[in-house]
Amino acid sequence: MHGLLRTSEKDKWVQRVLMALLAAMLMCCVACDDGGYPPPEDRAATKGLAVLGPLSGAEVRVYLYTDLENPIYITTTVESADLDKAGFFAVPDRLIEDNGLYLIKISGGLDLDADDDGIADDPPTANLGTLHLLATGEQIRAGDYKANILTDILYQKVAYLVMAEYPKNDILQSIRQYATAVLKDDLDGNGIIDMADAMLWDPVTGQDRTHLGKAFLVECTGAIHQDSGYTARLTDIKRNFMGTIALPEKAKKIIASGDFVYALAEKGDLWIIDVSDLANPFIAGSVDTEGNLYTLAALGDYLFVLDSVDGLLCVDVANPGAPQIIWAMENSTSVNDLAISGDYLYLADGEKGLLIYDIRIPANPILVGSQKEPTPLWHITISDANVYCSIGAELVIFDVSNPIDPHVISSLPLDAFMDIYIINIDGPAKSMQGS
Ligand SMILES: [Ca+2]
Ligand SMILES: [Ca+2]
Repeated sequence: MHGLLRTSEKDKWVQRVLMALLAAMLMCCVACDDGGYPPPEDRAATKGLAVLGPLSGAEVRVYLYTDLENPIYITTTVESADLDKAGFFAVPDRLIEDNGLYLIKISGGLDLDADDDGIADDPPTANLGTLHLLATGEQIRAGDYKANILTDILYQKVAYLVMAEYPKNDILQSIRQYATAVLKDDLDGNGIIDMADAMLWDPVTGQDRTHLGKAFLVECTGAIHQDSGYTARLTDIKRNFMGTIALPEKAKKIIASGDFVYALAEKGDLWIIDVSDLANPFIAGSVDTEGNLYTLAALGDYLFVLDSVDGLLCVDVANPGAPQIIWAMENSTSVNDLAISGDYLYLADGEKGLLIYDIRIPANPILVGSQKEPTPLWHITISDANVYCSIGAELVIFDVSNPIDPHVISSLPLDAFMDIYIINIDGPAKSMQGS
């Protein structure tokens, strides 16, 4: 009797342990992603497709680009022999932030259409390598994207920046520069060619939309299948310039300020070029003066320019289509050069020496300091609290740490037969000469 009771208690205990184990296994099944699509625990997920050809049953690992050791999500692409079903995977939306940058690595599986003819191969090709996609959260969340041979090529071109932990924006800019060398078209029609367009590219139907030949892409795809590495084959893919613009005539000087580049023509015209969209710069306006412009400096929406007839002018270019001359300095045609630093404008005036203006109110510059000797000053530049001017074959260094009282620190004779000098500004006497 006593023994029976003990046996019955033991059975109950075993039963309880088994139930607990079963519950734990069920919990585990719910918590672990089974590779289904979308993941059963999170229907709010963004759809992607791993496609060399469609990769059936490949492992998908998602990483934040700053931590390539620890995936934030692991899943498997849909396993199927059907070209329209295989290769899909989903990443839960809650894991992806719009302004994040993510690396998706897709390894293994079977490529159902290795020759990209849209017809399932018999037999399929085992994929031994890894396909990559490096995209922003925003691009991933846009959904219906593909990790394909173009996203892999773009990733391979910038992988060194990712490894070296470059800032996200540098990586994205580099991707854009390569994207225009890879893709002919802006596939999503948003005005720029970047990874988002590569993510829409289809290896079967998109052949005429890439600059890379079919044979080349088949070679790269084969290298992934074999896990043999192919980056050496990508050396011909060079960064493309983001945008170019033809100017009406040759420019002798250009400066950049904010979203604009100002180009000074050989003949003295000035063009205001809007570069806010780097891929599509355009001439937004021009500045018309009495004479010819010969140099300029920018301060926010204001340009200080030197004109052969009117001398020193301040031009308000806040509205680049209609720039306004808001100030003209009297008797200033002897000013040879100018420089702006902080709140001050520095003039190399041939006859009057160094002049320093407070330009906090650009329409009303106020002369705060000057140094009459030596003259005539020709070129001027500024670094920290020092102004450097050339006077014929001589370099003069001014201390302008107190703009009210600029004074000469030293001067250095220059040999007219030398092309370039490397000057030690901490001790000009010790300078080297080179040519
Ligand atoms: Ca095929
Ligand atoms: Ca685009």
